Amino acid sequence: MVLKLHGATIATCTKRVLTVIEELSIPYELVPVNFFAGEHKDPSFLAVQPFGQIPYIDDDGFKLFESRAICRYLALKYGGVEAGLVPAAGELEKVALFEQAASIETSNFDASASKLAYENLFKPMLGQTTNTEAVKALIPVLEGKIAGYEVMLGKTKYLAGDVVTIADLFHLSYGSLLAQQKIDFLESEKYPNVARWWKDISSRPSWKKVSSA
Ligand SMILES: N[C@@H](CCC(=O)N[C@@H](CS)C(=O)NCC(=O)O)C(=O)O
Repeated sequence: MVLKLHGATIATCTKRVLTVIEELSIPYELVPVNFFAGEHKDPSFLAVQPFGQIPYIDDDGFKLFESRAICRYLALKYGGVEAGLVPAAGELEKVALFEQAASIETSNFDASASKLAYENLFKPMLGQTTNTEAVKALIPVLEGKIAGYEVMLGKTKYLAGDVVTIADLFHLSYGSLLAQQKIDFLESEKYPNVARWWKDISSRPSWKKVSSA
């Protein structure tokens, strides 16, 4: 049975998974979840994803949620090791550096980038009011983290070494929303290594396809 992705193509975490699917040309079927109608809170959805969040996958009966866990699973199962997108389990130091990079994305990037997107983009879309004080506080936090990225990316081409991994690609969904908010840390001359890295990963054909869908 073909891999089923339950999600919405407009949603950031679904896009994260779709990027890996495109990178590895994995055959799949999208099972659309109508986010605006609240289908992700239906009992049948909650029976699989008890937090009521998209996406989840059903890979021939194996069900998994959490976009980054799904990306790791898909990469390990469908040729990501051979493509260099994830290290093989036995390569201890490479795995450790990959996990470091993945953790940086979650704790140092997503933590503020996703909140900024929520305040500046998603709340207005839902008819809610942006908390401008929260935005004001989040921007310097994010910039401080980007300064850390600049140091890391001055040493290696990508976050886990000189080969792109899915830990780099994890940044694409929320990173691409920063420009829409006129927050330019990923493209600024002030952070040349970050700008070089961002240009590289955001121009990959996988992301071009996912972001233009
Ligand atoms: N950590 C989860 C987050 C998933 C998530 O927050 N998805 C959003 C859409 S992008 C959602 O379903 N939000 C609804 C909610 O949290 O109630 C993942 O990476 O899959």
